[in-house]
This record gives sequence, C-alpha cells and structure tokens, in this order.
Amino acid sequence: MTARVHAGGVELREVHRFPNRPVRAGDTLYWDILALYQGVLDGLRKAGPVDSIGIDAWAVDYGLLDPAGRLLGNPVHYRDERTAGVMERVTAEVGAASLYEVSGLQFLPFNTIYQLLADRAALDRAGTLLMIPDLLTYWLTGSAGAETTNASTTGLYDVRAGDWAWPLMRRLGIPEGLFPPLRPPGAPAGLLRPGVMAEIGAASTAGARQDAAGGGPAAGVPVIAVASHDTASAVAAVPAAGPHFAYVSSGTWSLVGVELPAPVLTEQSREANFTNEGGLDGTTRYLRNVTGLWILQECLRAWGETDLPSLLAAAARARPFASLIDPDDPVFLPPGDMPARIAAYCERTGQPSPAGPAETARCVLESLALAYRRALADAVRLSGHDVETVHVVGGGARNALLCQMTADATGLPVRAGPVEAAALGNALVQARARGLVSDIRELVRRSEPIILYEPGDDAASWQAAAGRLAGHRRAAHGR
Ligand code: LFR
Repeated sequence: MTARVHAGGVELREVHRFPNRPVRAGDTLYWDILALYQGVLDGLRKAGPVDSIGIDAWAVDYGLLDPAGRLLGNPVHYRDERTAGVMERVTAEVGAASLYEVSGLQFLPFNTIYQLLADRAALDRAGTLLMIPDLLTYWLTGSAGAETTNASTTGLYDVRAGDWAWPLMRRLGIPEGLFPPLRPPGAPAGLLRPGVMAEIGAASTAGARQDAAGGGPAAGVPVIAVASHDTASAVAAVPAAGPHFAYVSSGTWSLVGVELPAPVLTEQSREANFTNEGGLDGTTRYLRNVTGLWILQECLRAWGETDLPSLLAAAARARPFASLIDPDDPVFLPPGDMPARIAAYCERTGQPSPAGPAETARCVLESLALAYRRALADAVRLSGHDVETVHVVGGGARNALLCQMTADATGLPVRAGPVEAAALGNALVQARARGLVSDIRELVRRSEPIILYEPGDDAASWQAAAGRLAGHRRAAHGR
C-alpha cells in the first residue's frame, strides 16, 4: 500500500497484493518468510518513489538469526502444534499470577514465550531474535531492533517497566542476549540498504526524492518503526472522536477491547484472560483475542467456496440462533476441516449440526457476535472504562451481516470502517514522525467513509442466545 497525505486527508492505494501461504513441511507448519519478503520487494518496486517505509505484521512469531546475522531457520507458524502443553508446564512451574503481573499478557498457547521454550535447542545457536516485522525491516535496512507494540505480545516484555522482562528470561533459561534494543513506534529503523535499493530499481526510488532539509538528493529511503503489530496499527487508526469507544479489529482474528492509559493487572483480569498489549504512544490495548473470521475462512477452504457475498446473503436468510459455538474453544485453533469440527461441537453440546454452508456461516457469525458481546462486557467491567460505541475496523468491517449482528448483540451503535485500518495506522505513524500529521484519528475520520449500524429491537433474543452459549461453554470447559 502507498499512502499520500495532503491537506484534505489521506489516500491509500493498493500497489501490490501477495498471498501469505503457510507451508507444512514434515511435521511443521512454517511461514514462507522469503516469499513474504519477496512480496515486500515487489511492492516497493511497483510503488516507485516514496518518502518513507513502515512494516507491520501479525504478532508473536519470530525468526532467529545466527551471530553473523543470517536467518537460522524458517519461522514456525503460531498454529503449529509444537507448543502443545508448554503453557501448562510453564504456568505450573512459574505460576500464572507471576507471569501476568509482569507481562499482563493473556494466556494463549502460542505466545512467543512458549514457542521459545518449545524451540530451546535452537536458542543456543542463535545470536538475535527478531519478530516478523522487525525481521523484514532488518532485511531492508540492516538495523536490528524490537518494536515495542509487537514486543509486548511475547510474554517477555515487562509492561510496567516498558522494558524486556530480564529476570523472567533468566528464570526460564531464555538467553537474554537474543533480544535487541527496543524502539517505539515512530522511531527511525534505518535507511534502505544499497543492495535493496538496487533490487527494487533503486535509482528511481532515491533519486526522485529531494532531501527535505538540504534540498539535495536523498541519501536513502528511511524505514520507520511504525506500530509494527498489525493490531496496534489498526487501533491507532480507529476513527473514534472521543475516549468512550470499544473496537473490534476484525480479520482472521477479532481483537475486541478498549484503549486505556495504563494496564489492568488484576487477578480478575487474568482470570478473564484479558491482555494488555502495547499501543501507540504508551497506550494499552486492553482486549481479548476472539478466534475471528478464521473459522469462516477455513470453512470456505474446506468447501472450495469463493463466493463470500452469496454465502453471506444466504446466511442472512437462514434460521437465527439454530446452533451456537464458542469460537474460542481450542478445537477451532489449528487449520483443518472446520465444518466437521463445528458439527462435532454442536453434537457434543446437544445442538443440531448446521445443515449446509449457509446455516454454518450463520452459526459462525452469530457466535462471533456473541463472543464480541461477552468480551466487551468483560472489558468494561474489568477496566471501568465507559463505552458508547463500537468501532469495527479491518476486513470484517465489510461484512454487513456481522456488523449488524454486532450492534444487535452488544446493544451499541457500531461504526464500521476503515477496512484498511492497519495500513492507515502504519502510514500515518510515519507521516506523524515526519511532522505531516498531528492527530491520526482526526485525519482518518476526515478521509474514510464510516457506516453506522444501529442495534435492532431484538435484545431479548440475543440475551437468551448469550445465556445458551454460556451454558455450552461451562459444560465444555467450566468457564
Ligand atoms: C492479528 C494478530 C493478533 C495476534 C495474532 C497472532 O493479525 O496480530 O493481534 O494475536 O494475529 O499473531
């Protein structure tokens, strides 16, 4: 994506889109990191001259470099099974309370901390650990750093000190030397390396720019450490006009929560499995990871179906509340035959299995809306933060059926858009670092269409459905 910031607002342009296809080789599920890096280079080549670059990506995953700075192995996907049982072992050993009071991070089996313990043998051979966006940034610039919003998802970041959690690393035998210096969003992350400039048709990129200070030719294109966790970038671009909002950053995951000035590290917060991830400007993204549209994406993959609009239209006509699932049930985490897992969940909980794709999609979307309702109620209860509206950003903002269900389920007005919130947050942190923007949210409000969904008048049915789902959840997991 390129972004152009001007007096009237910001304009995004998609210059290149490339797939992110994980690869199972042997027993391991990997990211194809070199294909992703190639996609970045192709995008930069197509973009032509730019004033700065920022990389954001998903959280928790990493690459290890050897002491000479070469990638040691292909990064492993967080949905890989290597972490099975590790979180349970660590929490038994260290105590859930001691982990949470340091990192404030929700307990997810794939947090970096557990992946590293599953990958212990490799750690002795490694010189540096870089999170995915930091790794791509390193290949572009040669500068190794750890951007703080993403570092905060590792479980090895001390959320109060704003530093790596050194004592916890020592306690777990994770080598401290692996972790590069932290850098906040907006900090410089180096200039494009000459080799990269050549790779992307450099002369045009650097030569066309004029150095702002001197008016001479630019020395190189700066890369800026944006809020490199995609969710942090997306939340930075939520077009909220005041503090009393919740957000659903809706894509493969649905990240549901509020923005706070400080973390909430109470026992109740830990028990509700809420996370305190780092946001822009020292804010806390207080949220729960709800297993999001992933479930529907995997259904589409299983059905070999690509026509989402028709499926959603059919789902809108299907019978309401026929069957409900807990999207956060661990059975829905790994890739696989999702329709069969949904059917099995329904059977196990004494509900009819959805008859076909439309019924399955309806079940997934209603269940997601109910999970959002629960996460929002928990966020408000645990933080004491008032919420008057829900902003849905990311790809899910396009899903009118889900947005309406979210309004109905939460009883709050939903404001949907922008779809490309992460790209906007990324670009506008760069623009702000360059002094072109002061209020990111105000600029997004001025530039992007937002669709309003008012809650309908069927609050009682949603209330009843929430009660039913709570029963299934308790029966399945005692929670
Ligand atoms: C969303 C996201 C979530 C994170 C998950 C795994 O893309 O970054 O915030 O929990 O992916 O990294």
